[in-house]
Amino acid sequence: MADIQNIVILTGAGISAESGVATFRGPDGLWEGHRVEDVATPEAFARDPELVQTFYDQRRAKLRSVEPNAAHRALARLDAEWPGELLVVTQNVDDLHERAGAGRVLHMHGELKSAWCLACDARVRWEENLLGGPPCPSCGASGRLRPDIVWFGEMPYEMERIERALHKADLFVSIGTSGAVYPAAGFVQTARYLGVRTLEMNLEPSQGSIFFHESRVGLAGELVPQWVE
Ligand code: BV8
Repeated sequence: MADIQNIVILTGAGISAESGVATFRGPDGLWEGHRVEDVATPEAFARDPELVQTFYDQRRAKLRSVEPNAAHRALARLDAEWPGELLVVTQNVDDLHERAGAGRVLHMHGELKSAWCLACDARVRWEENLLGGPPCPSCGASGRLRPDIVWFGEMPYEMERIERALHKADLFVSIGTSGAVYPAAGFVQTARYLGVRTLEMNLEPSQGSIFFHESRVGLAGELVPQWVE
């Protein structure tokens, strides 16, 4: 990686799979028993808030029983040691990158451990259930907190910051994502257009595999530590 200064790393559910966190488009296509469209949209939340709140409360609670895996730890080591710019842009809403020690992490689809108050628009750190949970710590309103998760049809967080990082990057690495969801799935095309070197590591070739200079197929828990070393 001699001529590499600045790195952007995109991660998806596949990097957390070996920690026991369900991916979205697994063999049964269901996500913890739900169709994504039935729970990850503002319409779903308006139609059945209890179903959606419970879905996210269950996933938040599950975080207590999973640990970062070797892939998270390898990225955290790289983040700590890399002298140039490095940004982990994750589609994941779990906290495993941070718990492995990574510092430069951007959650473009939000976080399970954050809540969004629809009364005062504050984002607050959140550990317990939202359904029937405490009032907003910022404004005191009850029953007005939603998951701070970017649903389908909602704008992902910090897109300008991501675009700037891609424009400065010498290397774009995609780990554990199917390349099914935009705008994240389009980052590799932006990178290619900008002349950035691109590498994919995934259990199977992603939908955007053809856009990568190099595509390594296998378990993130094995491929990422090998790459970082
Ligand atoms: C937006 C939060 C606009 C929920 C998520 C038609 C064409 C193109 C785009 C669209 C279209 N129609 C609609 C759209 C836009 C839409 C979209 O892309 N839809 C898709 C389905 C076609 N996108 C949006 O709506 C986005 N917003 O466009 O806004 C806008 C503009 C202006 C103003 C307002 C709005 C918002 C998208 C975000 C949706 N939220 N998540 C939650 O998490 O609860 S998406 C959801 O999918 C997750 O975030 C997840 O991270 C993401 C991507 O999934 P992956 O992470 O890739 O997971 P997946 O299971 O799919 O794949 C895992 C991979 O890992 C697999 O390939 C597997 O082989 C591999 N793997 C498994 N195990 C391992 C492994 N690899 C390595 N090692 C292993 N051990």
